[in-house]
Amino acid sequence: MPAINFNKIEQKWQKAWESKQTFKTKDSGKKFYNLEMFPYPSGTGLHMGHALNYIIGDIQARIKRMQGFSVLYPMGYDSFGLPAENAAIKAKTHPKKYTETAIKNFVKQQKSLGLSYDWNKTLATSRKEYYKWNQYFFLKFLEKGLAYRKKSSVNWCKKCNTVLANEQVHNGMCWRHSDTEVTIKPLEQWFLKTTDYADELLKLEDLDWPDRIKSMQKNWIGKSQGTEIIFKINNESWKIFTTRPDTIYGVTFMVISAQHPKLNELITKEQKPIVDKFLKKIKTVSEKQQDLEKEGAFTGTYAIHPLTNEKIPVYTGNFVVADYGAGMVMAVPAHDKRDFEFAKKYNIPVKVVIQPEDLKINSNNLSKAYVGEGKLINSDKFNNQNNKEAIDNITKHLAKLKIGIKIRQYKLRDWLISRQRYWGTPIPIIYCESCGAVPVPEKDLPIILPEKIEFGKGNPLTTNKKFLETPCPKCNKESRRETDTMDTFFDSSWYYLRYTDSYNEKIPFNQKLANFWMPVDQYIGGAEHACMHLIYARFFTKALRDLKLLNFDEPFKKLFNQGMLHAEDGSKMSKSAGNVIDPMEISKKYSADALRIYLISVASPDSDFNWSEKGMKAMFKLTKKIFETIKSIKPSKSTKRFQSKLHRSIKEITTDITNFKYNLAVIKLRNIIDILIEEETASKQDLENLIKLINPFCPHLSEELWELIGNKPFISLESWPIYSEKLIDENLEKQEQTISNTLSDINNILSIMKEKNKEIKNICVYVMPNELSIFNQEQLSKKIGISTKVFAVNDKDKHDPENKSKKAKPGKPGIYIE
Ligand code: ANZ
Ligand code: ZN
Ligand code: ZN
Repeated sequence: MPAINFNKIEQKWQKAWESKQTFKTKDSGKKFYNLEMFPYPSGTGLHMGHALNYIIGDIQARIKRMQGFSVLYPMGYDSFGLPAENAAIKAKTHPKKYTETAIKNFVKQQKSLGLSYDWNKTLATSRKEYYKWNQYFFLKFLEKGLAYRKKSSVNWCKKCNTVLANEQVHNGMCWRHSDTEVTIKPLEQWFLKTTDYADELLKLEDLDWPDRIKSMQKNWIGKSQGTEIIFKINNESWKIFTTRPDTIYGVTFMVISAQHPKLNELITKEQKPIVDKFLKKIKTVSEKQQDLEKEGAFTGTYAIHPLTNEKIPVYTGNFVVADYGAGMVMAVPAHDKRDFEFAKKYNIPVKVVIQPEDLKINSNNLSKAYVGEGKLINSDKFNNQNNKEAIDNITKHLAKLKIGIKIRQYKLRDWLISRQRYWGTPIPIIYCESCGAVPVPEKDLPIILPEKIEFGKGNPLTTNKKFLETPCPKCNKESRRETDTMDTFFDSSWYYLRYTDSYNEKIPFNQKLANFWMPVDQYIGGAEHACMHLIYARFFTKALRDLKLLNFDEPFKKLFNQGMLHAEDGSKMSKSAGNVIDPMEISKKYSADALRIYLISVASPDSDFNWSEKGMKAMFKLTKKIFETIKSIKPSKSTKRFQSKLHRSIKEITTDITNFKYNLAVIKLRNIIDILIEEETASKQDLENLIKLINPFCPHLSEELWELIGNKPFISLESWPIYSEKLIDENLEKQEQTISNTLSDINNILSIMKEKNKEIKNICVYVMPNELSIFNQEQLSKKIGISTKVFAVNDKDKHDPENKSKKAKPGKPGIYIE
């Protein structure tokens, strides 16, 4: 048989799908919105992780389409952002040119994998047709009070040359530059009020998402019940937040954050040099870091304890964050680990106020903070209360005195969206000397990112006169444009809405269309987006709902996280390690269909796996076998056995695909092909159904086979087969199982004997009399490769020197080998 030219077949069908618009979206019917996280189009093209992501999604899109759903399956590009800007500077081209070239290449490569996107829907966030609506939403948020500008201490990465959102700081380091410490800079920046939605963002129960992702979001939002207490300092009221008001009598000092906006008011003249020295030394505060070495300095000022009126020294310290709680804490060294460390370092007294049941502790014998439960001591009228009860009682007492109130706090902070970089959406604000920060009128949108720019130091917009200088929309006075651009997570927070109406020039999306298609029924992507992207997108949906643009609460009903693909030796694929496998090379060499089926058959698609060239070759062989087997069959009649297996396969493969157990589906496909090879015959309808089962995995090959058996294209638009329970012959299947178990028993014994170098002449199998008919002596011999005799256990003339026939049970024959 001549070699099959898979590449030619693939190109043929890719062209046909494109020219016939096979996968064009229909905005009616029973909808299914299938979406993969859109990529950042890097100049190096698709990597294997992308390929895996899209193939997983494409299989879902294809089965849903064949099951009669109207499928929305779009693709787009997250094309703004630092990497493009840096890469372009390095390659001495313009980011726009760099990006558009990269997108073209991505599209070409994605098409070559046979992905069934509706290419009419494509968008790129760096195009003005898209980012215009970023600006529009920003103005809407501003109107609603959901966007605001504030001076605050922000995280700065000197390599990125821009500020970072809190979420982009990981253990004090930049998320892109794990070797670069983030530093603190006081800057005026734009924020979105994500915290307004903290409670709603915590409602995760109804989402069909992996539990792991839900709990990461929950921790990120970090809700805490506690008490806000007022301490008097210099006759002014200062708030603190505590989850442990029961320890209030144990307070021996206060600590104010080094970034607290009002820290200066507390520093006395005498202490200023010491505090300044400390402030210079600390650079980063991003998250509440437990393991940080505690450091600080005495401010020279004292607070008054609200219940005892004692004088309490106020320190500033590096372990208190400015934008959590009140940015100041009451420190209880006896019962808080951080406070204990700090107190020991600076020789501050420790006062025990909670006594455990079993051992007696006091300030002298305490070697570490006691954080457990117990009875209150040294706490005035609250003595002897259980500390859990005291939390409530002391809060009530403080509330009565109007110096305390029960409140909730969140770790989640407002989203810092300003970036001091060029390649992003310009923030539509104009600064006027008389009018202040003035929003650009909606009719003037989009504010276009200028193309003629000069890269040098920092953000080129700040030196671009044509962009900068503009009259004030209110008073017409010569003013200055905002030069900050938006965090690119802004772009990716609503792209799924734009797909429902990609080319609308008048509005970001038609509400009817968005409400028809949304929420996304199946979202597919990597677990690395558990917090940022997925929280921002949920926030956006809720904010747009409250702007009356949408009528639902959650953007992504179901989420699937694919596993990580590693190199052959289990290490990470990376350019520097030189172990990157290029999906384009592989698909050229082995065909796209073979790559598709390989990537999803190694393991369950949600678990990690290693690339294997051997496995890839095996899947290439399988695709050839599928093609050649089906091609060689002249449609006539199916055997009962094939029919039964086929219908079981339809039943099980349908469930496997729906549950993303693609690897199990492939095992079943392989099995049914083997049976077809043995049976050598099938009816046209059964063959058609078999080819349909193959279609989601190997779409090109199945289109070709569909045509070869005399059908009109496209199988991709045919309906998914429905199994008939009646045709599944349980008895037959049980018999098959018996035979295959017996075969594997025999093979096991044989391999043991081979190891011992024993020569084998004969094999005897003893079966129940009613099973005799299902064991075909000739076929068995052929399969084992050694002459095999089958006897009924009650056969008087059987050859059975070791009485093995006694061991036979129904479904489990006795075996004798000599
Ligand atoms: C007194 C106290 C005594 C505390 C004690 C704990 C144990 P979560 O659960 O994370 O909300 N805290 C408050 N604001 C802070 C800030 N801006 N930076 C760092 N720490 C801050 O933690 C709440 C506890 O963290 C609060 O309760 C406070 O210390 C500290 F035996 O107050 B606690
Ligand atoms: Zn950085
Ligand atoms: Zn003005």
